Amino acid sequence: MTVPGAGAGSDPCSTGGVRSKRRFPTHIRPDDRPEAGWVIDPSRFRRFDQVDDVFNRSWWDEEIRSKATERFFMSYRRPLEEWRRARGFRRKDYALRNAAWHGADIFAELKENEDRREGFLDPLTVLRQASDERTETEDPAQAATELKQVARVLGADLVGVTGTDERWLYSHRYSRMADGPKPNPMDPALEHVVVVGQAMDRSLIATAPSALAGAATGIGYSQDVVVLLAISQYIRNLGYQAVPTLNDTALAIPYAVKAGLGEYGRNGLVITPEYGPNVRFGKIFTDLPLAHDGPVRFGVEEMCGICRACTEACPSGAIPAGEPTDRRHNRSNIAGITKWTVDGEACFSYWAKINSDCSVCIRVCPYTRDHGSWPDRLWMRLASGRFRRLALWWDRHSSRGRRVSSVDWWPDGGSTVPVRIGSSPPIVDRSPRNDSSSAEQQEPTATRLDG
Ligand code: B12
Ligand code: SF4
Ligand code: SF4
Repeated sequence: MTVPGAGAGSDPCSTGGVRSKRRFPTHIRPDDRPEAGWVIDPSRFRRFDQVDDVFNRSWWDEEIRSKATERFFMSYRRPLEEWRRARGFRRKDYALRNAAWHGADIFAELKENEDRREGFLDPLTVLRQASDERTETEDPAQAATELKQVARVLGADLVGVTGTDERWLYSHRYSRMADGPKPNPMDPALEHVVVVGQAMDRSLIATAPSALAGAATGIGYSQDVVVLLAISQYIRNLGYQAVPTLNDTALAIPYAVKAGLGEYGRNGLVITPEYGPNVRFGKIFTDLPLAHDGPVRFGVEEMCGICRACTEACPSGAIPAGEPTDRRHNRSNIAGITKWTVDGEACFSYWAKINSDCSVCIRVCPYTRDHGSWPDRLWMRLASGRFRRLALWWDRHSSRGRRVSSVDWWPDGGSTVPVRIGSSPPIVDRSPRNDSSSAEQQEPTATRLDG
């Protein structure tokens, strides 16, 4: 693929408008290492087949599929049958979580009778007509700057641009109708990828693991869909092609890293300077000529070398404690890359057990903080330089990252007394930091009340 404009290794802030917040005094520098430091063995590398991701395996693979996984998926449709008395898993928590997913669900189900699950197994369809007339763009750097401003005004929190790299496209999509692989076509003219990040609500994530925290995931996806469609429509109105994709079509993480949105962490997530790992990604494939951003470093790799907060807190033991390796836990990991790799089977089996997704590895990560406040900016400054041990010590001795009871999230502890809309719930840290296995321990006698 051609790499016009700035090229790999350039400062993503140089094209302007990339970052949605003002620049923090963090040492963000270009990552000039080949492949941003990843070791990819061409003799062993194989593109990942989406059929093998653990969600799809829970449809076709008896090793993964169980009553618990079926109940997990069903709870997104019929929350009133699955709620429990445990804090964070009550009727209101599920009611909010599923309401948050509603926007993304509508698009996912829109064309299910055509064997399309848009946003998850297939790209989103831009429903409005596009312009037949192409607006000529002579300067890819200018086009990228404009697109980033457009993306921000349409609701994107982070935007970066990189080149289409077929290694990160799924070798196949999963067809639910065929219960097997189907082609994953990509027009080679779509040489550029716009990667969009949406910050998730920290006050919800602070309650993880809980169904309530799952609302942050749902809000992220539902907002992502709207923002991706709007940016794509803008590109199409200029007479270019745009294919908006959420979880479908390609792996988000390598693209987000290549587009300079953050660094890859031990928890298997992209850690951004603005929101830490508390962010969701979508990507738009386009032929609009755009200058590319390049990968950045701000000390995450070094921090992950001395911090194991995610490994220690993960309730399923899915996050590695050692150095990056090319070991696959099972067929749900891509082959031939030396990296920190999470055991997706273990992670998902925990979700099935608690009947919601989990975000403990986001909550406990020291980069998940309010990057707008001065103490947090100071923390980032320390963490990105040679004082990172001090930053880690500070984080461990603060209440940040501790689990907040869902009861404290709801106004008046979730009573039915009407409350004024617009007041944000306080974050109160009461429980110990490494309490992630306590989802069911809070009320061991919790039972389903119906169903
Ligand atoms: C399937 C999936 C899962 C599954 C299963 C993964 C599996 N192995 O099957 C499970 C249940 C584990 C899962 C859990 C979570 N997920 Co998830 N997941 C995905 C999804 C839809 C597909 C990824 C995939 O196909 N993985 C299968 C193979 C490739 O996995 P792998 O070899 O272990 O590789 C992983 C990483 O190493 C990395 N990766 C892949 N290739 C390469 C190459 C290089 C060079 C590098 C450095 C990294 C890298 O990406 C993979 C992510 O699973 C992506 C969206 C997308 N299209 O990318 C979201 C995604 C990765 N998930 C996301 C999130 C946030 C989560 C959760 C926090 C849950 C939540 N609350 O949302 C947890 C965190 C678990 C963890 N610590 O990793 C975000 C990550 C955002 C970020 N900041 O980076 C994504 C991008 C979704 C999104 N729209 O934003 N997820
Ligand atoms: S989502 Fe939860 S179970 Fe999965 S890796 Fe993160 S902490 Fe572990
Ligand atoms: S919790 Fe610590 S080790 Fe895990 S990703 Fe965050 S900084 Fe790295």
